[in-house]
Amino acid sequence: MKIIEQAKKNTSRAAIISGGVSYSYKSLLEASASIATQLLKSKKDLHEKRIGFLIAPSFNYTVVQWGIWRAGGIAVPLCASHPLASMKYVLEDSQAEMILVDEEYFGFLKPLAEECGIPLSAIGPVMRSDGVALPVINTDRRAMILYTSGTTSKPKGVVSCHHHVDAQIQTLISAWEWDKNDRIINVLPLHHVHGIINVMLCALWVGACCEFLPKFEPEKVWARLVSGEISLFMGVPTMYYQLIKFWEAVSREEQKMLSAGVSSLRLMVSGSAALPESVLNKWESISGQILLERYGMTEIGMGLTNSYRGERRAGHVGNPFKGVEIRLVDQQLCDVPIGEPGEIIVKGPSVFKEYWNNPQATKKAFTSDGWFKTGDMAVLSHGSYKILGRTSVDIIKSGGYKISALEIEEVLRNYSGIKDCAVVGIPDEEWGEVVAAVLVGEREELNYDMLTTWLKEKLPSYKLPRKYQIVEDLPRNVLGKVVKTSLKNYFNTENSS
Ligand code: MLC
Ligand code: AMP
Repeated sequence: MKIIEQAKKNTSRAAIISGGVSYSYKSLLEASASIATQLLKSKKDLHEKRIGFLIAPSFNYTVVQWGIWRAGGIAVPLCASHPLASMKYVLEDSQAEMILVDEEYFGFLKPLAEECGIPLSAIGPVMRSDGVALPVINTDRRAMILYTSGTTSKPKGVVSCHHHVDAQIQTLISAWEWDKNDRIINVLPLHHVHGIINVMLCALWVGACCEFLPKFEPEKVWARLVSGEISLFMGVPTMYYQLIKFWEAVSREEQKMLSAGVSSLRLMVSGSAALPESVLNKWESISGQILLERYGMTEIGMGLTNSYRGERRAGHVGNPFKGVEIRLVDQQLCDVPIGEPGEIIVKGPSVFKEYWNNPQATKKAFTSDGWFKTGDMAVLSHGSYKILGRTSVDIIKSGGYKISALEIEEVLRNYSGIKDCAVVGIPDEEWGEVVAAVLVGEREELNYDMLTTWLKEKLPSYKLPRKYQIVEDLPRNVLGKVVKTSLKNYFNTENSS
């Protein structure tokens, strides 16, 4: 495995800082070998068994991910802020055969593990392995499954092999000139590519240091950004928005100190959702940093990037990463003329293998000659790509998280008092979009607080509707299909809840 070979070149360097402790590449290699040995027991190879794991962003997260890989398993990360129902879906859909957790989550996950009949183990203090031989892992073996929402009501498991992960990492390192002297803080969730690949694995590939903060908190992030120790930062636009709000709320003296401190970072990247020009401009005026915006997707890794050394054009996402082929096509999959909008389709070594256990969805996602259809619309203007939106109104992006309107509708329809519903994304300065639901039902029977409490057991908090409207009927076209575009207007009024 290439990431392991890379780590072996840097054994004495600091790999990870978490909980105030610095861990070397040597400890990372030893601890992950120990986890691999524990997973293997007497077996020689896990042969792509799916291993679910719920580990907070920390040294142990990387240790477990690498341990699963070194034992020949497929890593399936779970997210602690998800309700049990969401974790159950991931464990069942991926057919996980074992779950590894931090000790603190053992009691929490035990009833679910028992219900699903999956063995659960807590990782204790990680021991050194006694030189047990680990299997050789070819790069065409499956490495991880990340769950992503799409145009179906249930999230799909995106399967990447080791060579996809390696390709995703290497192209980012080359484009953004990662170096072993870099140090980055990771405040992104570790069940999506942005946090896993762009931040954690890129750092560990080059021998740099990845410092985990338990969660994104503007005050703590600012403190690290101005420490003089950090060279890189990557986040979603909402994070920059919240960092700006924090800066605006402090005294003039403190603002000067923050601005001076952050100006020395060598690169700050924004992605996972459209970066509003207002945020880009405000951030530049605060920090002197021109955010580098790039475009990516769980299925393809990163596709397009503004230039590290050249121009970074506002509202644009630049050009393809090395090795990535991009085309813009019409509905017949013919290339559109330059300057015309088209759907982005992608080919290249970083594009995923398949949706887990879902050959139909995989087939539908690719053209007959192997181009992945992203569902994102773009235009090439002045030599740089500009993202225009999505082909489906059923996909919402909030805080960088991708959300399926259909998934939320399916859950809402099970609530007593809701006869029908439709969910849309409403533009929002801070979150990009927020989830809004139009409900058909009796106003007196629907209590939003009770509904929210009920929903929280079924959906992660970022998928909860933030705005509601109650109507007598949903607007439908002649074919009986709900006209979602017109629903967005329902929320222009002051009377939405
Ligand atoms: C949290 N809240 C949200 C929300 N997230 N509301 C709307 N949309 C969201 N996405 C609400 C909570 O319910 C809560 O409300 C309040 O905000 C604070 O919650 P929190 O959990 O403390 O929020 P916070 O930690 O501040 O979360 C904000 C965030 C988070 C920006 C840190 O959204 C985040 O980590 N986003 C990154 C997602 C990501 O990694 N995407 C990459 C996907 S990969 P209340 O009412 O309860 O107080 C990809 C490919 C690519 O897209 O190109 O990278
Ligand atoms: P996900 O499925 O969570 O990986 O989200 C991928 C989606 O995020 C893409 O299909 C785009 O819709 C969106 N996205 C990522 N980066 C950008 C960007 N810079 N601008 C606009 N949309 C983006």
